[in-house]
Amino acid sequence: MIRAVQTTPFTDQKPGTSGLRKKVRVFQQPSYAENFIQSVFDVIERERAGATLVIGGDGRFLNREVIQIAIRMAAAAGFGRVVVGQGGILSTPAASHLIRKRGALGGLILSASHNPGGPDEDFGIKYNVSNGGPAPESVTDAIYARTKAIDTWYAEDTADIDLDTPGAVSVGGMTVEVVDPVADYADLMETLFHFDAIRAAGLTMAFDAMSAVTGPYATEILERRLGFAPGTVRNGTPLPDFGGHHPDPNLVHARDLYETMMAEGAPDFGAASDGDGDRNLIIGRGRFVTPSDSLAMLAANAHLAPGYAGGLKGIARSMPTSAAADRVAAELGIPAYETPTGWKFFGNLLDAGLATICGEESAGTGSDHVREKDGLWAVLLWLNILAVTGKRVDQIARDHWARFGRNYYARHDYEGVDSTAADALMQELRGKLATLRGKRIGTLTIAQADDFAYTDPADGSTSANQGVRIIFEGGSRVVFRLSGTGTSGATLRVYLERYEPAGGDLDADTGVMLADIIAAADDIAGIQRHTGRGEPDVVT
Ligand code: VG1
Ligand code: CO
Repeated sequence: MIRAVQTTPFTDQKPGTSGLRKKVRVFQQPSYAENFIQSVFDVIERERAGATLVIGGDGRFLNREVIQIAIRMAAAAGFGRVVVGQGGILSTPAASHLIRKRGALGGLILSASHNPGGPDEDFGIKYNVSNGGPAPESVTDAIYARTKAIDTWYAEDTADIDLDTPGAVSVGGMTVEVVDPVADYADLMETLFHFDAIRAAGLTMAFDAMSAVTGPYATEILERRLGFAPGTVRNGTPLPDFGGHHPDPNLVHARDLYETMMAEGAPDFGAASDGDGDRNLIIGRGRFVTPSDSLAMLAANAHLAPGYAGGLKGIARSMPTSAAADRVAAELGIPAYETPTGWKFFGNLLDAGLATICGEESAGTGSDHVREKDGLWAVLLWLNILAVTGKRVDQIARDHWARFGRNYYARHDYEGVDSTAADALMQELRGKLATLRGKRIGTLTIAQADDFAYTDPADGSTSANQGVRIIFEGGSRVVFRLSGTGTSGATLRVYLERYEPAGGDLDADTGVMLADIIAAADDIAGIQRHTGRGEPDVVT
């Protein structure tokens, strides 16, 4: 029996960079999750009858409860089948793969990614479409519009289903299939990479799953299928609160891994992934690789993996990501694309066959094998490259810089800033863009200043106000934008980049190389004046 429940709209259900993210307490309000899920289902009303829907999440607090709600609502909405990961678990890339493999209409991915979990922390719901990628802005805009008008949500009136036993059950005539969350994904990885070569290379490794969703995937692929020693995967059990940590694979939150990799007797290769398994941190013995550099190095060497032996069609990066990948694209004679922040903008390029590899400075890299960024994919491509070349990470990095030059890069995050102050900073910056060209700050001269706008080459859709770019003569840059994934206050992101050509100073300290750009950033935007902060909270 279907229950119709009267409801009133919440005004704050606008999806951000990657779905709707709020505090758990917000999601726990009566009808909050239901309103959003019903709004998604209402937007796809014409296609949903009899269709397949994939549901899974990163295992964080509230994951199971919201999955049960979504299943009851999917049954009432007339879906034919729900495919759900056992235990409610699906990494974001595995969910993307499952949507594609099953020909599903879409999927609900329950995650707040790298944000912390637990009763006082964060939760999120994201809708992905039939190509396996995050819903494009046209769809998220429609969902948001629906959340503002919704008055009823519908659910099949049944008890919770058993999420822990694989198999199929019926809920109000809809089939719910509980599947192994890892197997299909691990099989896909075997088709892309030289597992035999990796196995034979005798590499040693440390992988930090950060008590998040990647644990079971990494244990199966690295330890069982590739034969890395037991214990290679650390923090491999997904916990609802990620052990009290931020499952954010950067040098702040994955400090233990960093220290392991910089110590005497470090393994050959170190890596970590985030809450939902779509990000990657790469650290070789004694060598941290920035995500922007990792994208460029992976693209330059991808032909060494069977999945990419035929070459790349193009490389795409988000605007704040360093231009290192553009130099690789130029050398390979393939196009380079610059998109707004967030994986949803890569989907069209991948679908249209314009790009093969995509990446973001925020530790996201991926390819056309799915329509999400993919943490373990990046790890496996690195392992494949190390195994085939016999080189280690430090050597790969040095060789790359000697050939292409080096884009010194850092991101400074100012977290929990007062929203009004952050908005004022951006508004003031936007207001003076027209006057900045030609201005000298210390040794730097501003060559171009604009607010990044994007026109999708596949469907012509446009997205404006995607971040302020200040480009200096010689190619150095600073970019300012506000985060679209936070759940309290505002986070100001300042992206800093300096290009050093081949033959220049390629092994210097990043902070030293960026010092004048950091000073110029404060001069231009008045960071301290607006936020009261003299230092960033997180440097990545
Ligand atoms: C951040 C990153 C962005 C990434 C997004 C989702 O967004 O900067 O590159 O795509 O998180 O990543 P923002 O708007 O806070 O800067 V994840 O791993 O949440 O799915
Ligand atoms: Co993520």
